[in-house]
This record gives sequence, C-alpha cells and structure tokens, in this order.
Amino acid sequence: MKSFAAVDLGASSGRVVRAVVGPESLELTEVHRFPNEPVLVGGTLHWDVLSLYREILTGLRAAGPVASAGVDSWAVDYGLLDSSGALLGNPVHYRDSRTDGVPDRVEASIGADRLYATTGLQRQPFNTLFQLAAALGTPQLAAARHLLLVPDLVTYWLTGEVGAELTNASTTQLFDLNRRRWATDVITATGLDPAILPPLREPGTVVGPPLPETGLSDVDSIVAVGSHDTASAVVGVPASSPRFAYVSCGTWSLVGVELDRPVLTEASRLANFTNEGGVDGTVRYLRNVMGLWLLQESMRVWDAHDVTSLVSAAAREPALAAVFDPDDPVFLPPGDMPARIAAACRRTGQPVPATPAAFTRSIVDSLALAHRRAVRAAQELSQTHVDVVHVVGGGARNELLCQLTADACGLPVLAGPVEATALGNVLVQARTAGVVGGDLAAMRTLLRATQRVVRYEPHGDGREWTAAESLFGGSRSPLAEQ
Ligand code: LFR
Repeated sequence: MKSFAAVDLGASSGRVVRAVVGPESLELTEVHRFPNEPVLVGGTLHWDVLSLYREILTGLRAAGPVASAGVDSWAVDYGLLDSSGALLGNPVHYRDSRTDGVPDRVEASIGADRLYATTGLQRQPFNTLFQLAAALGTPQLAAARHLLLVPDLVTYWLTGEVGAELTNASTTQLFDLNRRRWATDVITATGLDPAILPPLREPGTVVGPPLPETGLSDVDSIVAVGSHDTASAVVGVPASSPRFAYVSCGTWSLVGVELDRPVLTEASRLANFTNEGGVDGTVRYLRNVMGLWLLQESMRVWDAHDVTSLVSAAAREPALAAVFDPDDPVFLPPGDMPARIAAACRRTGQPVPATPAAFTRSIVDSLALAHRRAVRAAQELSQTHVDVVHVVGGGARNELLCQLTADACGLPVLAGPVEATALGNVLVQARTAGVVGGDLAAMRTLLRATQRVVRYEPHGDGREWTAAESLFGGSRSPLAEQ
C-alpha cells in the first residue's frame, strides 16, 4: 500500500485529498478544502492563482508523506510566462466576457468545419483558442514565452518543469486529437506563435520532485495525471461494461460516452458535441450541459446557503411546471440567474417560478431534460448503445436530480462516487507507482469494490419528458448556432 495526494481545483472550491491505495483497497481522506473566489479587476474576471497555490501548498503539507501528488482543474484557462519564467498577469476566468464575438471572427477566417475536423472540439466562447485570439496584440501575449494551462502552471511552480498534459491540452482547440499533437496549422492561422505551447505529456508521466522552495520534502514526486478534471472524473466512473453514459455533475454537467476514436461528422459539430482526450488514448465524447452552476448562481442571488433543504423543497413542487434550455449561452456569465430563468420561461409562454423552491425545481427538471437529450444524442451521433447512466461528482448527492435523470433517460442511474475526480487523479498516480496494474477496466473494478454507489430505477413511461423536450428544439445546440 502507498499514499498519494490529489489536488483538485474546482470553479468554486479546491481540495487536497490523501489516498491510501493497495491492489484491493482505496481510501480517501480530504485533508484541506478552500474557496476559489474569482476577482473582478480592471473590468476582467481573474482567477486568484497565487492564493490557490498557497492553499495547495498548505494542503500538500497536511497530506503527510506521499509517494506522489498530481494536480487537476477545470480546463481551457492558462497563465503566460515570460522568458524569465515569471507569470505575466493573473489567468483570466473562462466566464469573462473578453471573448464575446470572437468565435464568429475566428471561424470566419479559419472555417468552423475545418476547426472541427482538426480539433474535434465543441464551440464554446471560452476555448483557449478564442481567449488567445481575444488577447492578440496585447503586450502580455507579445512577451509570452510559455503558455501553461492551470494544472500545468501549478506543476511548474512545484517542480520548475514546463509541459502540457495531454487531456487538458485537448480542450484548448489548439490540439489535433487524431494525431495527438498540437494543431500547428490552426495555431499559426490564428496568428499565434506555436513556440509558446510546451511539449506534451501523457497522463501518468513523472514530472519530477518538488523544488526545495516548496518545503514539500514529504512528497517524493509530482506526477502528471488526467489534469483536466473531467478526464480524471471519467477514469473515476465505476462502470462494469463499456455500455455506459456518464454525467460528471458539478458546476457543469459533462454528459457523454467513452470512445476509441473521435466523431467528427457535421451532425456532431452542429450538436456541439466535443471530442476531448481521455486517459489511455480514449476519447471523451460529450456535451457541456450548463450544470449546477444554474443553482449555485441563483443561490448567490438569494443569499441562500443550504442546498439540501432547497432541493428537498423542490422535490415537493409540481413536476415540469416550467422548463428552459440550460445550454442557452445566456446562462454562461455570472449575474442574476433567476431573472434570466424567468425571462426564458416568459419567452416560451410558461409560468414564471415564484419561489426559490419553484426555481430550483425548474432548474433540476431542466437539467434532467438536458441530460436526457445529451445521453440520447451521444448514442445516436456515435452509433453506440448504453444501458446505464453513471452520475459522478457532487451532483451524485442530489437525489432529486439523480432520480429525475433516471426517469428522463428511461435508464437506471448509478450515482457515485462523489469524489470521482480525486479518485481518477490518484488511480493514475497509483498505476505509475505500480500499486495498481492494468487498464481503465481494472481501475474501475477497484472502484466498484471500494466506493459507494446508489442505484435509481427509472419511473414512468417518459411521455411527459418527451412533451417537455419539445420546448428545447431537438438535439441541436444553441451554442453551435450563435
Ligand atoms: C468542468 C470543466 C469542463 C470544462 C469547463 C471549463 O469543471 O473542466 O469540462 O468545459 O470546466 O473549463
């Protein structure tokens, strides 16, 4: 048995988890949790990355002696280093508005279909490509020697080594998923210098020991894991066969299937499905559903803090009274979420929810519908068939959402583990250390033997969900059509 530490940065909080792993055992303990609060300054929304780094060091010290540590976070955002290795400004938050109108401009010059054929990536205004296009001509970008995605930036500070872990690189829209290398033609066509993109690393690579200045003498080495949180979460899905869909459910709901190769058809592009690189050469074929962000941001406006009682109250509200399409880009930026939901209901001639409980019900119903739409579209577009939906991440605790997802999909939902991302993170490290062997299936066998999973059977014949879905406008995505 050996111990490992996972650093998992989420959009609203970060955590450091210690895991003790053996061939037949896997135990997690959260040793440090800290808030992640973006800062608006100079009209731009930033991540407070140095305070995150300080909390990471605190957490890694609290983790005690470990064979290795690995870092994962949300995707797409980056820091720029100058030629001395200094950080050029704080990383900008993916919900910042600096990319408004940029996707149209970039696609007009490169071609949306060419971009999709090369990168396989969904159209989201926050893709690294669009963020960089928005930053073209700024002094910071002109001075940049290296671009490091957030987990790679933390890994650089810990070890002094620059690199780009592959699963997260695949979310940038600067990466050629078929060839598994940077998409140099896309990069140069955008007017960027490909030299700022560091060498790629496969998940499972040992990066090196922590630098003395970190004070982490109890951490033997830093290992590149599936550093995109969703890639680690998918490793952490306790599936028993390949016929599964997943919902990695937190701030976002990432809904899709695991494939051997990308789907690059025109139908897939228009449905705004993304092909992201998974651990062991897999493809995470999925759609970004707006997720529990809708509720988190509503709770901020209501100054509400108890999600459990809000969801219990929502469970007593009438079903499907008012639904909206969570994937509408209007819900992406921070701001008054209930007002935007109310406007969406009004637009479609539905009653406007009157209380936080009614809004919460509307959000959960709408997410379940969006999960159904994405699970169906993923199968249709990839010509696969699933017989179960795994819900992992914080959303697996939300009983109402899990039950309604089962009902809407007409499939059993297996909910848990809540800490799938941290588990996927440490399993890749444990394999590198030789504590667990084998492929993803072997890691998932260990998860099934050690983690709690709750089963929800689907109720009803799904007719009311079919009727409600008509308000959504089929499988096309509003984001792909902006
Ligand atoms: C989830 C996630 C999604 C990505 C979004 C933005 O935490 O990583 O996979 O699309 O955040 O980075």
